[in-house]
Amino acid sequence: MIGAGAAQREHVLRFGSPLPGGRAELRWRGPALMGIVNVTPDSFSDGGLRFDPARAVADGIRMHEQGALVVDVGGESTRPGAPTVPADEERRRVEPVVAALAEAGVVVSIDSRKPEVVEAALGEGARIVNDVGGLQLPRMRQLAAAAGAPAVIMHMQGEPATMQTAPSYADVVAEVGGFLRGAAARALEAGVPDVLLDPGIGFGKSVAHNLALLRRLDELVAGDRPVLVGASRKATIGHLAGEPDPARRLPGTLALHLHAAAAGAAMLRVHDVAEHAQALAVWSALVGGGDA
Ligand code: HH2
Repeated sequence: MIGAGAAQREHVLRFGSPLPGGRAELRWRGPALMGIVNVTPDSFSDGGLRFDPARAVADGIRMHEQGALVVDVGGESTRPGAPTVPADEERRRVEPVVAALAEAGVVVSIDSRKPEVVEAALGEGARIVNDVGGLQLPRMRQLAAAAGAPAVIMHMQGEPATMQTAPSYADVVAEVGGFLRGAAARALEAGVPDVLLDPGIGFGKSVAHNLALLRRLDELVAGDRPVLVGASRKATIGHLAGEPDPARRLPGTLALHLHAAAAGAAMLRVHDVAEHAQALAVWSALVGGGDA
């Protein structure tokens, strides 16, 4: 049956210390959801909505209740052209939100490129490091290793401020895959307990580059580490569907993410958790082969 293997495939993410409940791993079948909580005034699709910490916490808990396995908290927009945020300001944004979500029993990932911010968030109870910088800084690897936190390793060509100016690859699939495998090996060698690999949709990539990575996602999935895909509301969807407003890109996002699910992605990073949970429930029932 089409996609059956992907819907039933078991994924494991190992931690260096126990999670609430006592086990030092997360284990799930088919694609899990990572809910996005941007505590920012300027994120590309929900800018300002969750800049208020109380709102960010309430929405993170709601995403958890709607079925997000992980809630990803970030305090700096990395949209193309975004300015960098000073570390102390980024800390001020994320710390109270991470602390409250962790206290509520949510598995929190910290979405940051800055060691100071990651260190503070781990101190407040974040359990996963999500570094769009690909864990290239030795300090990032040390922090994740010391905290027993698995890491999302993402590929980005260049820096957010300029990455969409002229992205260029000889073979985008080979280059991104090679980078991720090398970065994963370095992280595991440094003592990071586990890694998820993320091709970084929209991070220094043209629409054609993103399409190539998604069409050949099975090649990345064929490796031995779980793969995360985050295309939620991104410009590629706007381009393919002719929709300039990110808030109106949910249908295209679902189509793209179901494609990634069928290719074997282990986790999808999404703004709309309930809608993805519904789409995945129907998709898994169709391809999974069990009774409804
Ligand atoms: N995309 C964004 C931010 N963090 N992390 C991972 N691992 N993968 C991604 O694709 C990814 C990410 C950008 O999306 P968003 O957080 O919605 O917007 P902004 O950066 O403007 O806050």
